[in-house]
Amino acid sequence: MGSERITLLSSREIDKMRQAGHLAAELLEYLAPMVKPGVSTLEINDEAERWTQAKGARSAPLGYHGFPKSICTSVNEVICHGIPNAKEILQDGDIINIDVTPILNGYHGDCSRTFLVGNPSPDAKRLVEVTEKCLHLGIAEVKPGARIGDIGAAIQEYAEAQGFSVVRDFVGHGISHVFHTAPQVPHYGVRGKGKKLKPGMVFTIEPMINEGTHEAVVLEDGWTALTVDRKLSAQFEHTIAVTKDGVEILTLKN
Ligand code: EYF
Ligand code: CO
Repeated sequence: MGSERITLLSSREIDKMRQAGHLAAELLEYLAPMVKPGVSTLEINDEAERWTQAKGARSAPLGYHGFPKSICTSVNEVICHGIPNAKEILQDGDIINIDVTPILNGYHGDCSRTFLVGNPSPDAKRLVEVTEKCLHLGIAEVKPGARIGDIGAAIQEYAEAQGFSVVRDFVGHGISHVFHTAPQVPHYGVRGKGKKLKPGMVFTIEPMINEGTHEAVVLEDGWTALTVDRKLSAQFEHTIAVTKDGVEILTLKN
């Protein structure tokens, strides 16, 4: 994907991305009260699908490369692409990332948050706080003339200074009427390296930060990625647009 051309979106297209982004943020807000001990990840999925359809949108993950559900639910040591399941019941002390991507009027809004279930350990809470800050440090690097490597460097410097590691195997991505396109946006890197940012670029920043090693393994189901050492992983994601003055987060609530 490194050599692919990066499409610049028009202001009309960015407006459609903003509408899809608002919907994605509202969906996460709608699901938040469900995140309690005793609920299954399938119940969260089914409510997400019902709500998305009621808004006249559809769920991008469902059927994407054959993915079987409407959202990803990644609990504790699962890094990303966890599959909602009736037998997976949330327990007090868990952390869960919920990753949603509604398609509205043909455009995608992609965002995720890691939620606390009940009262997780102080170490788990710190991982979640550091990961959210990593996302915002990455976003703060975005402006015309900056480089893709500046984003990853800011995230990696902070995560590693806090004693955590940055997942390498999964990266942010360009997004528009297509779910995944150029550029790839690593959450690690070197300042001044990589493609130069221009107004009209739209992509996700979605750092996955681990308590232990950065290494991931994919389960036999072919989807679920988890930490090799089975220590915790957290993730936050926004879809952003490069503007002439800096950056706009598209996946915010109205
Ligand atoms: C081909 C999938 C495909 N991939 C990415 C498909 O960007 C995402 N979230 O921010 C994202 C979400 C989903 C996704 C949901 C399903 N897929 C998963 C795992 C492997 C794979 O290989
Ligand atoms: Co994404």
